[in-house]
Amino acid sequence: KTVKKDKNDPARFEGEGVNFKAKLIGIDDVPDARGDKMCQETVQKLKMAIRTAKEHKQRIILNISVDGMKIIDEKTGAVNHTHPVHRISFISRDVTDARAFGYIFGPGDGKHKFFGIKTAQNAEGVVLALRDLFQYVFEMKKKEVAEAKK
Ligand code: I3P
Repeated sequence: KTVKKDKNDPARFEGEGVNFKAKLIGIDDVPDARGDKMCQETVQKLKMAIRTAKEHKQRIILNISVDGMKIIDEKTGAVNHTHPVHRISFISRDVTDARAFGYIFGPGDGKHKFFGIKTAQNAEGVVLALRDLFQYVFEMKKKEVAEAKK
């Protein structure tokens, strides 16, 4: 009997987490931790840069788990980036492209980096999974605090 992963069960973020097929549009420094307009401009700039260079976007696996977001090279399996949930400050849909989104990562040194992602399917699936993950991590933290007060 096979155990089917419930796509709404928060437990799906434990262990291996959830994978999405995607491509990396690009990475760029941004001045702020959040902002829709800034993200929109940055993703357009990155798309333009890759088009101008006539390069293929890197094929990646986006792994979403309680450890956060991992960007894994599809070919080699190498984990290129690990971004813990508490260091992701903003998620932005690309209003001009249903298959693109971006997020802002803060390494903790006051700087901010934008990661532009093109998903194989509609980007909404990833964005909703991230929202669920943030909620789940938040609930876990609340429980921890409550336990510590007992
Ligand atoms: C490709 C086409 C694909 C795109 C791919 C392009 O151009 O635009 O839709 O993949 O990007 O090369 P062409 O039609 O000229 O072959 P995505 O939709 O996933 O962006 P890539 O080369 O960066 O993979």
